[in-house]
Amino acid sequence: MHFDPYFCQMESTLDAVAEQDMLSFEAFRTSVIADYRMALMSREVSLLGRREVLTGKAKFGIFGDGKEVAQIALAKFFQKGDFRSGYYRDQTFMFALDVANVEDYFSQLYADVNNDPYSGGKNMNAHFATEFVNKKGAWSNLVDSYNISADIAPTAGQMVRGLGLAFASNCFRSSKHKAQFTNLSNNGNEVCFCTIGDASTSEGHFWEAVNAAGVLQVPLAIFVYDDGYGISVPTDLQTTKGSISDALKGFEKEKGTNGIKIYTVKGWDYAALCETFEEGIAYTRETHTPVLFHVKEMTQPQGHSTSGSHERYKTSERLQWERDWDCNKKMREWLLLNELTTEEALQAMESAVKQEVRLSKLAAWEKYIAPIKEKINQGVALVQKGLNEADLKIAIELLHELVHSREPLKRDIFRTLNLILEKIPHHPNAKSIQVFLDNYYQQEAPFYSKDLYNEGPLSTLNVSQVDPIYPADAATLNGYEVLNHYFDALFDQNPLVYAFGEDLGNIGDVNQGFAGLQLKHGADRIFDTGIREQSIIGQAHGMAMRGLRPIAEIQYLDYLLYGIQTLSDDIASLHYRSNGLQSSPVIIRTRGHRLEGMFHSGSPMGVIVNALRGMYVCVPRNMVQAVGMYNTLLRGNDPALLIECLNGYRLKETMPSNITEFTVPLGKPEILKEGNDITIVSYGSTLRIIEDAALRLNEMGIDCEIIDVQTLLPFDINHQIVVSLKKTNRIIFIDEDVPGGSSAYMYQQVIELQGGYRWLDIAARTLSAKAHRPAFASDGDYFSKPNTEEVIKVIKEMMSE
Ligand SMILES: Cc1ncc(C[n+]2csc(CCOP(=O)(O)OP(=O)(O)O)c2C)c(N)n1
Ligand SMILES: [Mg+2]
Repeated sequence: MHFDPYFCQMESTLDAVAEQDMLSFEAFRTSVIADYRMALMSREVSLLGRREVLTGKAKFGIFGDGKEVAQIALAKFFQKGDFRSGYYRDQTFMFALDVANVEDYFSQLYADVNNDPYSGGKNMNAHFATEFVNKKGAWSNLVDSYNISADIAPTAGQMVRGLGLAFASNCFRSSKHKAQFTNLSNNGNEVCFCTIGDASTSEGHFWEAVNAAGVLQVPLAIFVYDDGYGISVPTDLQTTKGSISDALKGFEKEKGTNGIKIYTVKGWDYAALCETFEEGIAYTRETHTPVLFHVKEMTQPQGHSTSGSHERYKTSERLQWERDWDCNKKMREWLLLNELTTEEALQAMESAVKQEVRLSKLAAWEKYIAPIKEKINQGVALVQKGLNEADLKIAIELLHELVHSREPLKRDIFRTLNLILEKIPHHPNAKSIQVFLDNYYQQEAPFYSKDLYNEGPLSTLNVSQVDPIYPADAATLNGYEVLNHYFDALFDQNPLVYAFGEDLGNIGDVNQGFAGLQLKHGADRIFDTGIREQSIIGQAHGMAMRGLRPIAEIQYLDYLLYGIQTLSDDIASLHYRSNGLQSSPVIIRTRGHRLEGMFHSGSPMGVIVNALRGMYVCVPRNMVQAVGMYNTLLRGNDPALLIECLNGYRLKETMPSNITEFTVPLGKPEILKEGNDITIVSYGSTLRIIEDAALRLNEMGIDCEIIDVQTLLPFDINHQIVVSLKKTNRIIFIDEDVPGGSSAYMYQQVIELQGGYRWLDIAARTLSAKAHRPAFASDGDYFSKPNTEEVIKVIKEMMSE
């Protein structure tokens, strides 16, 4: 419906109605009343939802009460093809789009693995998602659907993803190949709606994203829901001048400048909300530039969440103000003032809505609880079968709580039945009970663990190995030149690939991998960014979610830490938390391990492998291996980090002829040197030190086998390393991380997971860098990181044990 501002002034008396066509008035009236009904419905969901938590049917709840009217208004201007990157208050927005319904909402609240359509019972309530990729991993038709990127709980995390979702519209708009991707974009006309709470604007993510949106001029519509608090902390302790729109004044777009258009509007003023959003969204849709709506005077009728009570920190005056200015109450008053409905009609509607929500909630509960109760019945029958009177008495006592619980959990079944087996060890049916429990566990466990990575045909692990071809006249090039030729060919071949980062565009990155390529392939595909690692990563993430294949560069591995929150919380968890509905095949390219000094030589691989489960982590020893890994990653749907060796760009390598075709499979170590005495496991630039040490050890009669793991995630999928250990019976894990970092991770994988302990003649060891950051200059490096002499010394010690 086009919102007719004629009828929208809160103070309007509708005198002009007489001049209007009564049919259009009727349509308007019907639509407004439907909106109020939606607001009521959503409020009822919040009220009942909270009750479900407080009565023990759900674990935790966070709701969208106090924000209903604004969301109904903004949903009017969200079109098919648009994207949302929002947060946990958006239930009304989702109901208004019909992306969510009440029954599904409660299924998620109950963590119902079978019926929560957004996350399969994995994510907290009010964390929505729609399908971006189908079960085979192919991108769905995004232009004809409302696209809801899967929510995360970390405040403001959605901002940098939203930046990328919006930026992808720019990419499609300027793409010469857009005609091939009509399922992904309609000429780049899509807007990304990004919602955020007032307090969360204090996060760095917000400022990075707002600044980048202002520079990049992307179709991003930001809605700041200002309810005056971030849990208990009021706005004046959060935001300069106590107002985000005031604080943002310098970002405001003016004639002839870039920047952001900024609106303020009150969250209870239905008419003004519709009018403001209509104007602002039309502006962003037409100009493809960002807009921010500061939605003030919102409330939280039930406080922040089920975890606390707002009476503890809000004054009675504030609480009274919130009651008086409740958006639903104000909309109701407005309907009556404008004689759009009657008190009786409203009362009837209110009780109908209550009943409707209650029934949907009950339906969701029934769907959730019935299979659990069925399992309880089966378990009880098995337990009672064949027991003598004394044991039956014990069993009935132990079963009592489970059988009488109104909200039994699966874990209660496991606990109770296992207790019974412990207390009645001679149970005649013990075997069947155990089988029943094992089967039940096997049936349920996958719901909680599946989809960490793509599991279908586009799993990157399915990419088969294609060996590099080296013609007789193959050129020998510097490492950076290998990359440069590769990226050139890649950009010719794959129109979905983009590359960007600090100093990547104009000069072609600090090591010249992209030198000259911006000129050749265009600044729309290969470009510089500001120094903003978090939002570089978020930008790439949003692009990848829309089907593009971004290679985002973080200049040095040390600075990956700036983006680790987005990598870990958002990218690595996306496929898992959306239950396979969404994928982000982003490639984060960086270079590291060894350069110079404290903040250019770090190798925090333990942090990385532990924080990024859900991504793949590639650690190529040279640039040809790196190219093979890029090729592999670009054929799958999983996100990955690839770390090039900083000291490898000027080493000579032979150039394969099938540069865009050959692949290096993930999780497949390579034996660089065969040997019989000891297995050395490592990766990346450390291998060069090890190879040097091995030569010298060879002179001393010690024959080392050197294994390059190639990827840390996944790690040696086929357990090749233990095969080497069976031969040598001695093993050492070497890297440049801190003690107990990634070397300990490799140790655990081989010694525990692969059962390597069985083949050891002496204790397995790790050799790493020191606990401190690497000190400056070459001697700083020598004394901080593993060096050749140290490797020789440790291995000699191990050989003499
Ligand atoms: C990074 C991070 N820090 C802290 C929290 C805990 N937390 C959840 S919501 C919230 C307050 C957010 O307030 P605001 O942005 O105003 O949104 P509102 O809930 O008021 O709508 C906090 C501190 C979190 N989820 N993420
Ligand atoms: Mg708030």
